[in-house]
Amino acid sequence: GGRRSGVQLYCELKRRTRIQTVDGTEEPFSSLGWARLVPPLPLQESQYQSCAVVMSAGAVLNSSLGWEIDSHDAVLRFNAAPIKGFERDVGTKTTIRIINSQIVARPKHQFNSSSLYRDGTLLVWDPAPYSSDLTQWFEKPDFDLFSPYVQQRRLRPEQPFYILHPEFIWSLWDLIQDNTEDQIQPNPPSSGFTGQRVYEFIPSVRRTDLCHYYERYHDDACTLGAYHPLLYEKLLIQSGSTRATKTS
Ligand code: NCC
Repeated sequence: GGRRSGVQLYCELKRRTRIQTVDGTEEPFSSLGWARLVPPLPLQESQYQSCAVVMSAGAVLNSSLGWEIDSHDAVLRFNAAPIKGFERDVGTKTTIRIINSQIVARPKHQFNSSSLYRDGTLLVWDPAPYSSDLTQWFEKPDFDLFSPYVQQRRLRPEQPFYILHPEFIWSLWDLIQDNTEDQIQPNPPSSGFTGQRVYEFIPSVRRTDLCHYYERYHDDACTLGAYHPLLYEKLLIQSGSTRATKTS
């Protein structure tokens, strides 16, 4: 694929990647009555003026970015990333939490009882195979997100909770692949590849091999990727932002 300028990249991102969630109108979900199970209002992407996307990266630790993060209309967080005890670095508000299917499926995360998942809108994704249809995915997800999803919708119908459509995930992957000469790994982009002001996605001067700001675990793969094409996600975002700054 050819290289694009920052502005071109931004336009392409907007055009090619309109957020899409499972809305219950397609099989197998329609037969299961999911049109009434999913939240009545679709997830709006352009509802907020400004958005802070807080990476779970170790580089967030001691950043003192909390106040700046909270000054945005919407704050996005990922997976099990906590706030308590880290307010100065990560802020206090959560508008949307993007979680992978391990969070809802694996008992260790205590999805049903943990207060982490009570605030704001929840958006869960699962790495469906690139070309599988929704029925195949439903029968064999990477981690079973479907039963806990149904359970949670019934238990807390007032909390907006959506499942990302696999087509959306793979449209992001296509975008990354189209913007590099390399063959990237055939796995979905990481949860963090989304949003506007992305804190510590491109590691700053605080770059560290500390995996998460909330755990004492060191591994460079957290920042540069192994399963996820994280390095390419970051190179794409970085080329977009530096070129955008130069041209504006
Ligand atoms: O680690 P994870 O990601 O929860 O991080 C959320 C997002 O922050 C960005 N990140 C994280 C660490 C770091 N040093 N630099 C970063 O830029 C990434 O964009 C990342 O997406 C995931 O993407 O869902 C992931 O989830 C974890 C894990 O499943 C959850 O934390 C739950 O425990 C995955 N790790 C494992 O499965 C072992 C990780 O690969 C991807």
